[in-house]
Formats: sequence, structure tokens, C-alpha cells
Amino acid sequence: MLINRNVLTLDEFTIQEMRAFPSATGELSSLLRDLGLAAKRVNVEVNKAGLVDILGDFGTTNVQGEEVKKLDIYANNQFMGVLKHGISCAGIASEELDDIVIFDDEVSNNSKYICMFDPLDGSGNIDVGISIGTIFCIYKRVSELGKPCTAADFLQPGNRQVAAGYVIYGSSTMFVYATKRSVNGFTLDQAVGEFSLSHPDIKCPTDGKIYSVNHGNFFRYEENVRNYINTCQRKDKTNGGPYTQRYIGSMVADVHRNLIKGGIFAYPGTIDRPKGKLRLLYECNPFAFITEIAGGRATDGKQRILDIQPTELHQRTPFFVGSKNMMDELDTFIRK
Ligand code: P6P
Repeated sequence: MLINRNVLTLDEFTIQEMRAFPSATGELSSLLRDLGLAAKRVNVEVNKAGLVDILGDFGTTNVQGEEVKKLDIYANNQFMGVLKHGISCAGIASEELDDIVIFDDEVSNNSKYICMFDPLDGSGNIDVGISIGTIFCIYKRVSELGKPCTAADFLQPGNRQVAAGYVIYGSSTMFVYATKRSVNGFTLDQAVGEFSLSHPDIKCPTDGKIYSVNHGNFFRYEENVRNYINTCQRKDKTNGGPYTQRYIGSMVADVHRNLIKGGIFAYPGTIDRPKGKLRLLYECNPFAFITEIAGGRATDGKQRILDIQPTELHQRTPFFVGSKNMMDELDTFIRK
């Protein structure tokens, strides 16, 4: 019997990947499926966001008498809920929560992974219809199995990630995740309600002509960064250009576009905020992992993002990520 294996769903793909490792327990596949379920639920609400006037403003009670939660709180609860009630995660950290959440029940304490996420990054863009996203990463625990997970499980360098990914809620909704083997993208088929493999084995183009930076901060960047940005503006056909400047102000959308088309995204430190704005653990590390597996690079301007030893859960870092050759050229400016 001919079985159509051409269009794999996320669940079928994660199970197929697991079959490639006979020793695999299926916990990672199960965790990724849990994240996919939460993403589908968040997608429904994000798509309704434009109907706030009809459904009731967030923080109020809607016409059905239900409390309307802010979307990022709703998203946080969806991702935390599927992981808490799954079989693969001992605890989580979230951009929305001050501290880690240790699930501390028998099944969770025997689970070998922890997960960190930004449940709805760029949520300020919702009311103007701009793409937003969820960012996540998965680590093996360093704490003792059978006991509750600990803070040490969450302060591992990004090079210890087992998997990382994001969901982009845009013109289409995509679930993209990386393991050390490859990066794969799944587009939500609304008719079936499944994420289907649409972008197998994503590779970040070695070169690109898109640079993404907030020019509003230009005169607050350090001189070497300003010199690089000026060079981007001076590119033409004679020196690998011309470049185009694209900045959506939604990290998932900007980095996703560059991952597919090639380009560089930068959120440098500024005079008033030398560590920049973006969070190391659940924004920069996941995208650094994904981009490196796809053939690109990611630094804080001086070192590889994945080699940074975290000290605090919500610490920030300057962030440069993208096509290898563009990152190499950036190095010639800011590592002087
Ligand atoms: P700015 C959204 O608020 C976010 O955290 C990222 O998604 C985005 O890349 C960045 O901030 C935009 O920040 O300061 O340029 O508006």
C-alpha cells in the first residue's frame, strides 16, 4: 500500500526523527508535540486579536462572561500548561515570569528536559497586525533525575541546547525547530489543523543583502557599529551590494526572514543600555542555535552567543546574527 510520506506533519516528523535513534525514549518528540499543540491554541487567539472590540478588551470580561486575558499571559499559560501536563519536562522559565517554575510531581521529576520560552515576543505589535512569535529552547537537566529540577538546569550555556525553535504568527503560521541534525519548518494547514513540513533542512544563505537594525538608536551605538552600518549603506554592485534595510521590530519576523533569504540582524548595546535589550536565555540563545545549525553565526560582538555562561535568568546581551559571510565582515569592524 502506497503511503503518502511526502507531507509529514510535525508529529510524524518528530517520530521519524526519533526512529533514527533506537535508544531514543521519545521524550523530546513528545515535548515538541506538546509545544506544537500550545502553538495551535495561541494561533487561534492571535488571529482573533483584531476583534478585541467585539470579544472584549484584555483584562475585562467578554460578552460570554469570560475573563479576557492579555495575549502574552494567555500564551504563557498555554505553553506552561502543556509542558506541566506532559511527560517530558521537569520545569520551565518564561519571559513572563520572574522565576523558574519547578513542576515537582513524580512524572515531571523523572523527566530529563527543561524548557525556556518567550511565549509571545513582540506582542506590542499585535494591535497593528504585525507578525509576532514564540521562541523556545530545550536543555537536558544537569540536576538529579527523580528529584525536582533546580536553577542550575536553566543557567547552562547555549551550546548545551538539545533543541530550539520558534513559531511565527504571520501571513502564515510556521513552527520552525532545530536539533543538532537540522533545522526544519512546518506550516500550519488550517484545514487539517496540523503543522506540515514545508521547509525541510533550512540553510541560511552564506551571503545576504538585508541588514536589520533600528536606525533610531544609531547615534547611541558605539563607533565601530556605526561604521559597519555606514558600510552597509554604501554597498553597491561593486562591493557585494546594494543592501536593503528591513526592520519589522518583531525579532521572530526579522530573524526568520534573514534565515530564509540571507541577511544580518543586530540589536547592539547602546550608550545608555550597553547590554542591549534582548534576553540571552530565551531569545538570543535559541536563535543562535538555530542559525548556527543552518550554517550562519551569532555573537554578542565579541564572542559566540552559545559560549556565554549565563549568570541570571533574564540577563540581556548585545546580539548580532545572520549569514556567515556578513557576520565575518561585521567582525572586521567590531572586533578591532
Ligand atoms: P526596538 C519586541 O518588543 C522586541 O523584544 C523584539 O521582538 C524586537 O526585535 C525588539 O524588541 C525591537 O526593539 O527597541 O527596536 O523597538
